[in-house]
Parts: sequence; structure tokens; C-alpha cells
Amino acid sequence: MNTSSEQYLSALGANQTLSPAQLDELETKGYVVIHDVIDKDWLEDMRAAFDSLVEKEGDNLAVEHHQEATATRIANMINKGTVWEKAWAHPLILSVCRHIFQGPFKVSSLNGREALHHGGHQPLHADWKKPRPDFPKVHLVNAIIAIDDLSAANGAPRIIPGTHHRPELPEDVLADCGLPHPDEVIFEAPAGSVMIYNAHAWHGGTNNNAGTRRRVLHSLYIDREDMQQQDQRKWLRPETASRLTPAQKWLLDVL
Ligand SMILES: O=C(O)CCC(=O)C(=O)O
Repeated sequence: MNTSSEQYLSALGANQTLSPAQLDELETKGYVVIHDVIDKDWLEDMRAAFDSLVEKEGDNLAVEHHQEATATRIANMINKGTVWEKAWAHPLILSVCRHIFQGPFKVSSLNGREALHHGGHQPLHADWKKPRPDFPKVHLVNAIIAIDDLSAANGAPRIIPGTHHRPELPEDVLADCGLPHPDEVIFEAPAGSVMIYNAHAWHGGTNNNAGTRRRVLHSLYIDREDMQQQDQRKWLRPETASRLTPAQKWLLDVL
């Protein structure tokens, strides 16, 4: 990590100490779950902002990324409200990213997702699909932020511990990535919790059978040498740029 990256990460507060248990989970399982990251008032603001974006964008929802038949998605949230800034630039999330990447990184995208009633199931997948001649280098880290309580009944995400250590994609080795996996763990957690994971680990959304709200944010980070999912040099709006600190601009790679 060069000096300027170190300085920007320090300015962002990405130097929090992780506990030995968290470090062990990141190494062995590939993810860590942290509760009470987002407080009640902030959650209320996020819920209201999420729903108002859904209403406002209608059929155009997630056109900047991709739409999903049985889940609501919102893309490019970096440019859709101040309430999200504290999420993609959250010091604790960035501290975990820093540990997983072990090198400079940037924001790749900030998206919202909600599995609809009876929908939302996804095949197990890794977020990085390209070849990995540099395995085990980490290209992607994701933070799934629970805006609502997440449960097995309402379509919480599943993850297969330890698969961040595997160079293969699940579709290369599993007969059917859509089936339940014997080792899967469901990210069941109260609103305000965050699961931060090495996004080479196999994971996916599950079905929202209960039909209760299960809004989440996907705050995705990528190695600084790689291409962002949503190129912020293209998408950054002047009003977003005007309120960002130099360190936040560095994190979005728009300096
Ligand atoms: O929101 C979730 O349940 C996980 C979704 C996911 O893994 C994805 O959209 O790639």
C-alpha cells in the first residue's frame, strides 16, 4: 500500500482493530457478521429513501446494472441520496475491506435489493467471474447491509463458508447451483447488521417465502486496479461530488 492510499484510508477511519475472533472468521469462513452497525434512526431514513427510489424509478430501476425478475433492485445509489454515504464509506466496513484486500481498493458499486414475495432465489455464485491466474488474490469484497430483519423465511442470503479458498466457480463443480448446499449458512440477522465477505466465496439470495420486507444494500469494493461495476467517473453527479471529501473521492476513484 503506498503512502497516499494509507493516508486516504486513515482519513476514512479504515484503521479500526478487528477482534481475534473476527480475524479468524475472515480467514476460515471468508466472512464476518457484525450487528448494530446501523442505528434505528438511520435505518428509518434508509427505509424511506429506498421506497421512495423504488416509487420514483419505476420501470427504470437498476438500468445502470441489471434487473432481476423476482427481486427489486436499485443501482448506482452513490448518486441517489446522502443517506447512503455513511454506508459505502463506513469506517468499520472499510476496516474489514482493508484487512481482506491487503492492498488498495475502491468502491465498485452501491446497489439495493429486495426479494419479492415467493421470489429472489439465486443460484450459488461468486461475484468475480473472470479467470484467476493470480489466485488467491482478492478482487472483490461485498458488504450486505440489512435494512430489515433478515431470516431464512424472508429470503436472507446464503453463503458457503470456506469457499473463498477455492479457485473454482460453483458452476464448474456443482451439479446444480440452485439446490440447497449441505454447508450453507443463512445470514439471519436483525436490521442494522452487516455481513462483510470475500466475494469470491459462493453465495446467493434465497426465496422470500414469508413475504415480509427484506431490503438490503450491497456495498461492493474492488481491487484498485480493476474496473468498477458502476464507473463513477461516468455516473458521479455534480451534487454528489460537491459534498464529498477528498478521501471519499479517492474511494470512488474520481479524484
Ligand atoms: O441480496 C442477497 O440476498 C444476495 C444477492 C446476491 O448475491 C447478488 O445479487 O449477487
